[in-house]
Amino acid sequence: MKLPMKPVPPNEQQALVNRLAKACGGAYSPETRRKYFLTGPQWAAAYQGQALFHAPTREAVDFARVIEEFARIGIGYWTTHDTDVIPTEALGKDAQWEITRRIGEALRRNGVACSMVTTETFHHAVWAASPAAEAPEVRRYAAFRVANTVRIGHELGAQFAVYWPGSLGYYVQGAVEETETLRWYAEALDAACEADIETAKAKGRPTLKHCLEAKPFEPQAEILLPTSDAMLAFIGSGLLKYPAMVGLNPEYLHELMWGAAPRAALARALVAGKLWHFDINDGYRLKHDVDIAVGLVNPLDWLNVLVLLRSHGYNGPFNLDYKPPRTTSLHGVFSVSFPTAVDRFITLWEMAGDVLSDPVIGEATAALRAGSGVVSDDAAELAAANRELLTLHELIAHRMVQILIGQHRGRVYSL
Ligand code: GLO
Ligand code: MG
Ligand code: MG
Repeated sequence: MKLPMKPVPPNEQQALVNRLAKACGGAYSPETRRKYFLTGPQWAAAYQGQALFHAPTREAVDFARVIEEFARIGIGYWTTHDTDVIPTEALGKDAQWEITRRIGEALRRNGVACSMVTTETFHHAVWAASPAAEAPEVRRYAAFRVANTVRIGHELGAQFAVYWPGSLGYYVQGAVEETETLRWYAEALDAACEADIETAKAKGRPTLKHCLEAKPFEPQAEILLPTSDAMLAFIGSGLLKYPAMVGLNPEYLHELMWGAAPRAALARALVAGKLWHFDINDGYRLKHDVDIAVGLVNPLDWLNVLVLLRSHGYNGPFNLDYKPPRTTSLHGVFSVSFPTAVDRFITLWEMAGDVLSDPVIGEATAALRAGSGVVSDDAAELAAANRELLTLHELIAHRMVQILIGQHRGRVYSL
């Protein structure tokens, strides 16, 4: 049914959005939201809606506002790139420490903790030939930048450092020698680990967890470490001096983008003991990095992902690395986009718990594992012995959808 609607004048629009957001229901309290290791990126909240073909649609916001809004929503942790908060020209200078001090104050005032810091190695012109460029001065600068970020992280009390290498790749093949570039990139990570060991010792803190983040496309045409699996191979390649200090920050959409099953990619990181940090968002296969908020596109896949993580006791951060759509206002970013993303995550996490304790799934899974008991070297006989049991695969999938959409509680349709 279409509701006839009067025009909504600009000064009444926020009130309408607030009323409808409230009418949606299903919101958790800030106290409940704070119980989850949900981390809010400065860059996600401050994203102004710009892209190659898009002008910004939102005004700029600084860290003080973002931290305050996260606190109000109940997002207990804050993450940042170095240059989200410190102008490039101030990095490493006194001005940097003055800003860091003000960030520390804003965090304390709002009861928010900094969990992760990351280095911007993709935006500035200095990274045109990647952070592992041929020019030794650029590589020296890259080492300075990642080491500097580690020091900022320790100052702010972070536990994690993330590395999305961004422009580590090329547009045209032949000019860049891949093995050499990877060796150079490893040297930057060694510099970060060394600065970490030194700073942690001086401050009496544990070292950080250094987490690599892969993305298959963008911002180069060809990426040298395009997937989490490539990152795992890189960590194990012998190129790094401190491989035990380095793990992964997979991003849900980055795995989906190249056609992977994100859950399977995460499983490979889990068995390698390297799933330390996780960027949560949503989007589509074989498209660009649309960074839609968690669960808006693939809620069933997300439920499956969280079942895997819950059943393996994953207790690392869930970093809300998405982009509020450019149709969402700044008011909408903090009153609709972040709170609803957090609440969908919590609901899916709780549902994953329901799946793990569901008697139907429990019995079906146990039955599949028990097998038929018919031992035989005859393939046809073995297949026949399991035939009826294997119907449970589809039944389990059905049960998960039932739990997701509430169908296990029944639903009455009016026809
Ligand atoms: C971009 C990445 C980016 C990283 C961030 C953290 O596609 O997802 O947001 O997560 O730079 O290192
Ligand atoms: Mg990311
Ligand atoms: Mg992304």
